[in-house]
Amino acid sequence: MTELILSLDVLDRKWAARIAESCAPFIDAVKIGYPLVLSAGLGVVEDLAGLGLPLIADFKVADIPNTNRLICEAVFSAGFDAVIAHGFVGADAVRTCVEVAHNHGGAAYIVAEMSHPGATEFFHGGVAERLATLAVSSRADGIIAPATRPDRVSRLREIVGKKTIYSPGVGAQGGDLDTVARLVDGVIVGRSIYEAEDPATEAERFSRIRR
Ligand code: 3DU
Repeated sequence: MTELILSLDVLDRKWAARIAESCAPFIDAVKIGYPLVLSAGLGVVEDLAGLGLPLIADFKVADIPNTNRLICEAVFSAGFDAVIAHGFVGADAVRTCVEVAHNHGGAAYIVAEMSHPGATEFFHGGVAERLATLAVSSRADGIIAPATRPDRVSRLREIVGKKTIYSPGVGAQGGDLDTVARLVDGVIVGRSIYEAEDPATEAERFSRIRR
């Protein structure tokens, strides 16, 4: 069974809540990030909390340890269950995010390799492998790996073993749902669901990976 995670990159608080509510029966978690929080405020977390689904904060935290700590404390105090952080800032900064997450009974996921074409400019030449290794040694709960490059996901799986891999890039970015679902623990889908005429029907279609 592979989880289906809805990425809610919409700007309107009410629309976000409506989509999440209609899709809730077909998904395992909701991921939100800067677009929604900056335009609608942290109050969206309260709106979504009633769904009873884990809420993932995709803030790709990437700062010095002290600032990472402050960001992650704010994230978990707001009611999120997990945070996504960058690893390229180094072990001390990553460990801080993991510590804060675990102190709150939450989870921290580290971006190992991104899914867009430009990602290969820097996430290449073994960098993603090193970030995945860092995620393991920092006791992070898992990594983010690109659905657009299943071969890379397989390679990163060798490094992280049974740790969670969440994978964005399906649909709008060109990744194939069924191919990547076999390789990861959760697939993150945004536009293909929330831009559909009927997001709930689309979420149900994607939810075949949960069986
Ligand atoms: O392409 P979609 O609309 O399905 O959205 C994918 C989401 O996942 C979006 O929030 C994006 O910021 C996030 N994400 C990636 O797409 C790729 C990454 O490597 C990391 C996060």
